[in-house]
Amino acid sequence: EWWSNNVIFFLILCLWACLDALPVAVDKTKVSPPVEELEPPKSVDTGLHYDRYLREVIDFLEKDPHFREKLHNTDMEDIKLGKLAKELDFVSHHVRTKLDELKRQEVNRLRTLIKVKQDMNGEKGMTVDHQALLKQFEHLNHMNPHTFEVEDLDRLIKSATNDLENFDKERHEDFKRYEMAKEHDRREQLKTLDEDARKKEEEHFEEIKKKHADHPKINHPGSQDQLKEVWEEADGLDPNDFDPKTFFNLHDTNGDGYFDEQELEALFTKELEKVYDPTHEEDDMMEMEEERLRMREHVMNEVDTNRDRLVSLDEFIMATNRKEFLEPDGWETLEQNPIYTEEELREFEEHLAREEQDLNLRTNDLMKQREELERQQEQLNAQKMELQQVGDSFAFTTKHTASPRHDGGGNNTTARIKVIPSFFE
Ligand SMILES: [Ca+2]
Ligand SMILES: [Ca+2]
Repeated sequence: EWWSNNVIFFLILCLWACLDALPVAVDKTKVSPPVEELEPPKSVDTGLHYDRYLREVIDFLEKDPHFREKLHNTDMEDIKLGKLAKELDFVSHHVRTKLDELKRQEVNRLRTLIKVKQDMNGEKGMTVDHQALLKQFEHLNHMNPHTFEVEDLDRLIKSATNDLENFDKERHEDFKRYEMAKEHDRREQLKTLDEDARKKEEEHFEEIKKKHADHPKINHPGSQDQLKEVWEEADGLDPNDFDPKTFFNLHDTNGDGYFDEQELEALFTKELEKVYDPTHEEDDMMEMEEERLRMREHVMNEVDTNRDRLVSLDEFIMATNRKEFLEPDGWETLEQNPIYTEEELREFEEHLAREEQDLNLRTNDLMKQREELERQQEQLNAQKMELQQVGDSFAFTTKHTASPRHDGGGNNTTARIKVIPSFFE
C-alpha cells in the first residue's frame, strides 16, 4: 500500500508542477520556443539529495503536451508497472535534449561530490564506503552518463517514491545517533574528572534537565486550541472569529490549495517557542527540530486521509469537525520519553569503539610503513657515505700519484678528480 501512496504523491507532485507552469507551456506551443535557460524549479523542495534534478525533470516533462496528457490519463497501476516512464519515447526532441543536459549536469554534480568525499576520507585515512557511494546513483542509470532514457525516468520515479517514504525515518535515526553521541561524549568527559568535579557536573546536568522540562503547557498539535493560538498571536486575529477555512487560506502560503509539510511545520513554531529558546543552555535546537518533525507527522497521520502527504481543504475541514479537534489529549514533549535505550547506547558505543580501533590499526600500519621507509633511507645514506669515502680516498690517491705535469694528451687528471666527488653528491 505504501507504494500506491507514494505514486499518488508523485502524481500530485507532477500535477502540481503542471498547474504551475501551464500558462508558460501554452505560450510555447504558439511561438516556436527559443532555447530555454535552466531555471530553478518552482515546485516545493522534497528534501531529497537529488531534489533539484527531480523537480527539473518533472518541470520539463510536463512541458511536453503528449507526456502531460499521459500523466493525466495513466492510472496508478500503470505507473507502478513503469508505463508512464515508457511514454518518454514519445516526447519531443527538444524536451529530450533538455533531459539529456539535466542528466549530464546531475552526473557531474555527483562525481564532484564523490571526489570531494574521497579526498576528505583520504585525509582522515578512512576507506570509501562503496555501497553508500553507489546508492547516490540509484536515481539514474550512471552506466550511460550522456543521455536520459526510459530507464532513467523509471529509476527516478522509483527512487523518489521510495526515498520520500523513508525520509522522515532517516531523520529520526540521525537524531537518535546525535543524542547518543552527545551522551557518549558527556560520559567520557565525566571519566576525566575527579570525584568532586564529577559530582558537581552531574548535579549541573540534572539541574539543566529540570530547567528544560519546566515550560508552559504544549497544545496538542492540530487541535483547535493550538490553531487558535496561532490565529490570535501570529495572525493577530480575534479568537472569537476563528474560522477553519479562513485559517487554511491564510496559512496555505504558496496558495496551491494544500498544506504541504513545510506549511504544516510552520504552524508549530508558537508551540515550540514555549519549550525552546536558542539563548538557553538547557535548550537544544536539534531537539526542537525533532519535535517539529514529530508534530508534523502526527498531524499528517490524523488529517491526511488519502495519504498523499498533503492536506487538502476538505481533509482539513473534516478534521476540524472531529471530537479530538475540540477535546484533544495532552501532548507529550520529547523530554518526557527516552529517545534511546541503554542497550542501544551500548551498541552505538561499541560501533564507535570498532571505528576507532580500525582507525588505530590503519595508523599503526602507516607508522610501520614510515619506519620501514626511514630505515631504508638510513641504509641508503650509509651506502652513499661509504661510496663517498671510497671516492674521496680514490681522488686523494689519484691526485697524489698523478704527475703534476701536464702530459699534453687527452688524459686530464685534474678534470677526473673534479668529477669524482660531484658524482657522489
Ligand atoms: Ca500549500
Ligand atoms: Ca491528503
